[in-house]
Amino acid sequence: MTRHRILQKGRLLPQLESALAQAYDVHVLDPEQDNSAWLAEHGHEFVGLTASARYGADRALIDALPNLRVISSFGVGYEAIDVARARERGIPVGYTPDVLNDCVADTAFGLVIDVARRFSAADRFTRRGDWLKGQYPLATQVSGKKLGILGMGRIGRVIARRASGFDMQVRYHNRRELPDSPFGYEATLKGLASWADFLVVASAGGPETRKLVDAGVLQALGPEGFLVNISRGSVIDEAALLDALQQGRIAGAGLDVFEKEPQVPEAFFKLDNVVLLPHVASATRETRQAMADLVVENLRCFFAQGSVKVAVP
Ligand code: 8YV
Repeated sequence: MTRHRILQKGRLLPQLESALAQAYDVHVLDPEQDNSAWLAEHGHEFVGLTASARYGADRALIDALPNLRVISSFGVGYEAIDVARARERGIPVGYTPDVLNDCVADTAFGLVIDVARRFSAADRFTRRGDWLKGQYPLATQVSGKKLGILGMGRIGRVIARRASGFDMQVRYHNRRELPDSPFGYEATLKGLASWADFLVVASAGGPETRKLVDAGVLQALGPEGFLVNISRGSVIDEAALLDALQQGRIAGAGLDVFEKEPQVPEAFFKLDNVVLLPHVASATRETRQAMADLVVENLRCFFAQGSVKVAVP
């Protein structure tokens, strides 16, 4: 039996690449290159496409694959995939939600604690030998404080659960109030920001949430308030955030994501009130393996029974 031909956009975990190569006839596409001429010649060969939250799949790529039947993406965010175009063509899009909730929520809390208690900055202080010269300045308590969550989705709910271990009050803002949530709803993001000691961004990316956290929201968060982002850099007005951090208009920020990854504006490097992570919220062996397994399982289910295991809504 001939094996299904799959186009793999960008490199994936080695064990995922091996699993795919075992089951399918895979060609790896380098996303940094112009592949249009190659695709014009070979695009018709592929029935499957693996994408990722990082590399996505735009309309041009989907249309360059006239026989495409399924997309399987590594990641929960799918704003870089033209899902509408896939839907028009009747192509299901599999993705990997839920399996990363715990690690992403852990990271959100790691950043909350780090930025408030200034652990990363204190580590730099110790390494510089500054402890020999005097005590490290006092930081801010986390337990018992108010945690505002922008985006009470799958990940937001797990972050809220973590907060109970720290005796924190939780409120949230979403486009709509959730009928079944035990947490208080703030009708506006500004309202949530002015209530919260910590504002954690856990919403999806894409055009609908672009720059939701703007200068006004940061102003509402105020000089004692901390911002944490484990969602997408696009949700925050990065220039306004930089300005607020430089001027002390908010107390600090913990950021795992940025507007133009992997580029982080150098001005952030000079600030001690910001913790900067290289988009690692889901990056543990356990979680990345679970995501990889789901990428394979989505394809397996599709070719066995015509639908992926977990499809984007
Ligand atoms: C991805 C992410 O693993 O799932 C997402 O949406 O942002 C990360 O967990 C990473 O971007 C790889 O594509």
